[in-house]
Amino acid sequence: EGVGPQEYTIIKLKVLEFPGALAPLSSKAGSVFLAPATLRPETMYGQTNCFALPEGKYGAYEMLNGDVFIISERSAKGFSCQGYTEEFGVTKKLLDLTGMDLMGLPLEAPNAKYERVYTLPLLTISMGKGTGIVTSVPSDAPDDYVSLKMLVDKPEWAEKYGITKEMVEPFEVVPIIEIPGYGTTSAVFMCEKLKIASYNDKDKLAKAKDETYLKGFTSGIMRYGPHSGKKVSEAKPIIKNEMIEAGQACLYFE
Ligand code: A2H
Repeated sequence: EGVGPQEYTIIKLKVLEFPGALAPLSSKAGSVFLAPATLRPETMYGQTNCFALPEGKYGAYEMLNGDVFIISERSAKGFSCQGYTEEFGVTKKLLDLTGMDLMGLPLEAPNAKYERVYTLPLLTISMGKGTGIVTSVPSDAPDDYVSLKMLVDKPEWAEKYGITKEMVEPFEVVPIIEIPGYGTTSAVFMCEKLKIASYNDKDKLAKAKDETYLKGFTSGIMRYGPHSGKKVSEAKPIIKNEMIEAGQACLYFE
């Protein structure tokens, strides 16, 4: 990582239902989004779910254009300093939420193969980075792969968060990028190669993440979607801009 600020692409995952604590937002249906920050906008074809921290504190914040983003308070402040609100540094909070309120929430994720994905628990989310929401691409992100696999393998643990089999089992890894020597699901390849069993294998996960991230960018080739055949390095800015122009994403710096 260099010195200047980090650019994240914020992906707008549309909230499809408003149960429990979310009920007050139902009047804004269609404009309410879980808003994860990603470094890999070209991987959104491979989304299988979204992650939130069950213990995390989130809020629903209204932006100038009418979009309501469910994000951490810290990132809401950041958005308000980047032209997303009427007044610099001033957020418009509609509702306080916890990660627990978001568990099992159905979402429509842009570019995803699956029509509807679910919000699942991830205990390693840092509330001090991005928006505190992470979109999950298990084909290309080792963290996402082991975390989703753990929910499939330990249904009794998943149940503590209200997560049912139907929210995890149908969501198979989608091969979207080929990396020579790593196949078309590089995160699965690396997790198997390094024998990563849980998201507590921090050192091995960091190694898997560094390697797939670098290789994906330098030698990955898109194998899914309208940019299939292009290099990842070439497709990335194109896909990012397409999503921004379609109103499916926006930029955030920190
Ligand atoms: B990336 P950096 Cl396919 N806590 O998106 C933990 N992880 C977070 C986070 C948070 N608060 N906010 C974002 N992230 C994740 C896609 C992806 C990502 C792929 C491959 C690698 C990868 C799908 N998940 O990241 O420390 C998000 O996961 C590898 C580093 O700010 C985001 O991009 O540089 C990345 O970590 C941001 O990490």
